[in-house]
Amino acid sequence: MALVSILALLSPEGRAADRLDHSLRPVARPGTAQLSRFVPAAETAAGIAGATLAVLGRNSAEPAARAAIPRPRLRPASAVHVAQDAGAADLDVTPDGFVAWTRAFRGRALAAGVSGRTFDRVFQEVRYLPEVVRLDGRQSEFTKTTGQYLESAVSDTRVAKGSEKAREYDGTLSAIQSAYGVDKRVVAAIWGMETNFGGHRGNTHTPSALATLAFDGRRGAFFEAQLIEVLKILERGDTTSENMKGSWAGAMGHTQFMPTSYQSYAVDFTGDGRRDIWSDNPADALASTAAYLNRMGWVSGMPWGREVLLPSGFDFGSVAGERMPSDWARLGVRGTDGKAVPDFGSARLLLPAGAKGAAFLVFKNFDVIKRYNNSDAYALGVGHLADRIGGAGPLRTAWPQEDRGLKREEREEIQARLTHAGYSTGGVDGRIGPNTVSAIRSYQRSSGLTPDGYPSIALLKHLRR
Ligand SMILES: [Ca+2]
Repeated sequence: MALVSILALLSPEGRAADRLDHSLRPVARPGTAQLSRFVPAAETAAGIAGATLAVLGRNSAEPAARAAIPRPRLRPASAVHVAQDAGAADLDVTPDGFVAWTRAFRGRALAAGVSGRTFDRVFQEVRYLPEVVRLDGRQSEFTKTTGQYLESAVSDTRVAKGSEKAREYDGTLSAIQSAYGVDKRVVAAIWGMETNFGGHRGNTHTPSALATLAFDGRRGAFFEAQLIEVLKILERGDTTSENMKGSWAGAMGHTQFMPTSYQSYAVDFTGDGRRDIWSDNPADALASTAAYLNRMGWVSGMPWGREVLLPSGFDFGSVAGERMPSDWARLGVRGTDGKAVPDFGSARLLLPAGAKGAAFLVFKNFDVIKRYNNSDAYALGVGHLADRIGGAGPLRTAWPQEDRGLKREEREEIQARLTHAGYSTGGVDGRIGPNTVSAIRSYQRSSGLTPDGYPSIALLKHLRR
């Protein structure tokens, strides 16, 4: 599918460039080395993408790809519109070709097993939504550090609301935890991160959003596949077209499933025969999230990770790879209580802001959370929010205040200057992958800086000297 070629260009932080994003909403998160300004998940294609820096992932990461693909022109006062009762606004914006696309797509949908009756019934209500195209093309310029991201994603307000919701739904969440073995606080935290506990599920008619994006063409095959699943969901009767609302990018319900993920992983927890993730009752959606994490390999009883403290004089040359926490303790890496972190399993050291900010040992379950949204910052947000909902306090270590997220040009400048200085970053693409991190480390080492591999504004200034 078209998505694959785009995703192949985008490297999640620390991952090989050719690795595809297999997370729950892949299109939403092309896995960027950055994460942009925080936007509630239901309002972004991505939910939240990113890691150390920030952006609406694919939008900022693929300007070249975007520019190369002609966008359909919007023709004012076009006489063509698909819906018989479309209003004047629709007439003004529905582009030429949408009707023809609908006709052609009908054939493909029927060939995929959708009944003509369902197709025609749903497409009576489908509208071309110019707002979706506008949001899809939005470029993100502002960047956030992981610290800034966590400040909004795990605000005191959200923690308070999460605690209240966890109490209100404790019976349901406990039953879900028993059924799927997934920590109920993590499930509640994903609910909070995705839709602010159901408060921002999105109000866009999903079939219309997906039809618009499929017609729009940039990832047409991907969105057509999503739309076909939507038609099958409606044919099966899990919900009605009228109730099928979600984000402008097609993510649905309390925990923002894309239709194909829904078809593979959603469950009926209430027992009424419908997997209703759109209902005001979040039970099916929360259970579906737990079922998804379970299928992705969640290890029951293992935490996502723990904040740790590094000893003074810590050897940042030793940060790569996984070790048991007791082995990390031998290097001086200890929990915030000063004790060795228990050996829940092997863990890697995560330094979202380099040597100066908070440090974490993260376990396999951290990567399972990333299967929901392929971003270290997102997984940290979920993990930390889960801990806070469970009564834990704020992080012990403050984030460096002088730090700020880097713009794409600045990341490229770092790569160009490193390369010029003889430290190959494997290309200048604005994405901070393992090669760039390694080049930064070498440069830092030979310049007498702390070799934490972190691309900061301070590093850029040093390179400019
Ligand atoms: Ca149900």
